[in-house]
Amino acid sequence: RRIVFSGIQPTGTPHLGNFLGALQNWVKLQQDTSPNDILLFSIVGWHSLTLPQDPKRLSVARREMLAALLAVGLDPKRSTIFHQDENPHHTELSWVFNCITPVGKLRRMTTWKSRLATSRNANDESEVDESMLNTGLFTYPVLQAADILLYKATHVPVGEDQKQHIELARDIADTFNRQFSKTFPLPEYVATTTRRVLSLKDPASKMSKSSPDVSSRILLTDTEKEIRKKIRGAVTDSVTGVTYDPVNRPGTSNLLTILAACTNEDIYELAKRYEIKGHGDLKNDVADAVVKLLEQPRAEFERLQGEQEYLSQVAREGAERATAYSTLTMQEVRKSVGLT
Ligand code: AQP
Repeated sequence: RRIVFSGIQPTGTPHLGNFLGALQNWVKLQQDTSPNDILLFSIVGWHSLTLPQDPKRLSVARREMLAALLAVGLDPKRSTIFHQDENPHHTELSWVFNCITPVGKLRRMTTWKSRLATSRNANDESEVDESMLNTGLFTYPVLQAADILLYKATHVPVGEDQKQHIELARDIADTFNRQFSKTFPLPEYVATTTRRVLSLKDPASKMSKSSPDVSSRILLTDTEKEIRKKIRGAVTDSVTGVTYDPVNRPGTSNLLTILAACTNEDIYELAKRYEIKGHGDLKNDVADAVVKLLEQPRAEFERLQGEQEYLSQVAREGAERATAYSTLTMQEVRKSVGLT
């Protein structure tokens, strides 16, 4: 029996990258897995605090994220959909794991290294300045390991940038099993099918909820007009014709990635069809495909805004179910470490 766990941060409205890279995959899993498999999808509020958040906005985004998960097609009867912060076991287990995880291992996380790289002392490029970064940013992969192992998850579908964190979770599970008692399975990373979707304004970085430039991402809630405008304004290049060349032509290739993901086509065949066409044609077709893809989730998201009571009920029942699963794990953990 498979136990699948994945999470998303309530750091803003989900965008096309989240949809193609994660949410769509979760819905597919829901359709493809055996009824015996357990599926858990969590809105990981504690993780979002690693970067400064406006409390009022976070509270709204947290509620909207639940509506977005339902709007894309997750079914609360089939999947346990819940707020991480409504099950206290996540932070409890994360503390236990903090106490068996060497600092050196966390320093090797590429997510931490890239944070350090962006906070280098402006006057001295070689100097790495840790003093400006909070401890949560350093230890959040441990909290992520707790999220996964609390439910004894066997499969974790996440983006490629998270692969190293799943390896860390395996490592932590193995350490715990050896040091105390065999409690956790070693979870497997499940790759998502779509390449990373890049920012429409800066194709050197990924499309992201927290980028200050709102025109860099397409939101699940964008109107047709907004979608078309953002895609028309996407940064490409001045080379004539369209080719798939992610290294030299990241902006153009990103549009092909999006179109291939929306239409389920092979990206190289798609690129061949556009060879003799221009960026204008490509952008028009990408806009059509994205409008079509997001039409239903957007309408459903809007409908759910009028169903606040139903949303609260889904959150409550999800948290109850998640806590029921993890209570058993925490009993085992407490017994193993001697805190009973
Ligand atoms: N651009 C992307 N392309 C494909 N997949 C993506 N994911 C995120 N961005 C892209 C995948 O979405 C899932 C949830 O991500 P997250 O909310 O946990 O955090 P993130 O990866 O840091 O995503 P964002 O949107 O960039 O949020 P912020 O701006 O808050 O950091 C993950 O499976 C992720 O791989």
